[in-house]
Amino acid sequence: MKIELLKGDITQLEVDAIVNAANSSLLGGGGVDGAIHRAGGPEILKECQAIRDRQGGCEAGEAVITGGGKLKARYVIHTVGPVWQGGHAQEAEKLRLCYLNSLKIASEHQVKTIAFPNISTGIFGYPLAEAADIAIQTVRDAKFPEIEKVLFVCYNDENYRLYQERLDKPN
Ligand code: AR6
Repeated sequence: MKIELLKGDITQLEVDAIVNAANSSLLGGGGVDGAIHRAGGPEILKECQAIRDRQGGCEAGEAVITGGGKLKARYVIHTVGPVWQGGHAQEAEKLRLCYLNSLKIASEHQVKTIAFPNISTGIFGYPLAEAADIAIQTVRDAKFPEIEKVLFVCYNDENYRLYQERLDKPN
């Protein structure tokens, strides 16, 4: 999978799927979650509600998929990052699973291009450098031949710099 880095607003991208940093209720919130629901319109929330009715929400590390509503992206993959609790509550493994399960559900839906925000690094308080290490390593190690391109979309300068440093280095 080819990896690219972008700075900006994930809701504006023309990719097959964008990933949402949701919460376990799947009913929306602030940060990138709020931005995606605002830009994508009520259809996405309706689909999230149907998933909730079926399976009762989503745990940290899991991912579910909906349509993209009014977005240019065909799909939104909603994953729930871990809340940072100091590092001893399996946060790293849960964050790794967010990336992996998002890629898995994407490949099951013939997604060729997928964009990730910096999951858990806003309201959920994950340390930025550690989160960048996990995101990049997980994507570099993953093998989904159907997926052609993974974009990391950073919203702030600090995350962009951290990703740039890491992606400039080979594995
Ligand atoms: N495009 C790309 N990245 C963005 C955008 C955007 N439009 N807006 C914010 N970010 P956060 P979390 C970045 O807080 O930490 C919600 O209430 C932001 O700078 O959105 O996983 C959910 O419902 C940060 O780097 O998600 C949950 O309750 C990154 O996205 C909770 O927040 C993630 O920040 C999830 O917290």
